[in-house]
Amino acid sequence: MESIIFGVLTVSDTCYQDPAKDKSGPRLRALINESFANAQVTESIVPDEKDLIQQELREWIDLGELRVILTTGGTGFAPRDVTPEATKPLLDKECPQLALVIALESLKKTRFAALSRGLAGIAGNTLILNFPGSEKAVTECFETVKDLLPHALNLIG
Ligand code: MTE
Ligand code: CU1
Repeated sequence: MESIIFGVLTVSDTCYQDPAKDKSGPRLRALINESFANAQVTESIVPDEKDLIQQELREWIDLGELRVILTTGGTGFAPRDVTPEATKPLLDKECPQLALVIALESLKKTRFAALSRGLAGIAGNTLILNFPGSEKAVTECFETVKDLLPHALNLIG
């Protein structure tokens, strides 16, 4: 079976300074490996800087090998939360219903899901999903989308 390569990008000033504080990136890696026997995961951490987030995303998109990029963090309302703004210009297509399904399921867990602005979209052959930053949130969001991913990736081509 062909392996699906995932990118997990942790966006956080705190985790960039001290990678040991990154709980959500490793959690996503574990969830991916539990859910997809044929998955490979590549991980990176960037601070909450639009240019640096974009640089890493663009590098991964241009590789043409990653099928899914999950970002975690920087989706909220704080001044330095810019992950959606960094992601949006790179997208060829937005997938608002995928963002909606994440929001609807997240709202069943906490009304604070209303405070995430995460996007979903396609850049080249890569599906990009912005998840919130907490370990709890990435777990909930991943559980919501994992069954949709194989068909989504088939369609993207
Ligand atoms: N979504 C889910 N599924 N579970 C959560 O616990 N937390 C919310 C929201 N989305 C949460 C969630 C909270 S409290 C915030 S502030 C926003 O995501 C933004 O988080 P971020 O700034 O870390 O990206
Ligand atoms: Cu919050």
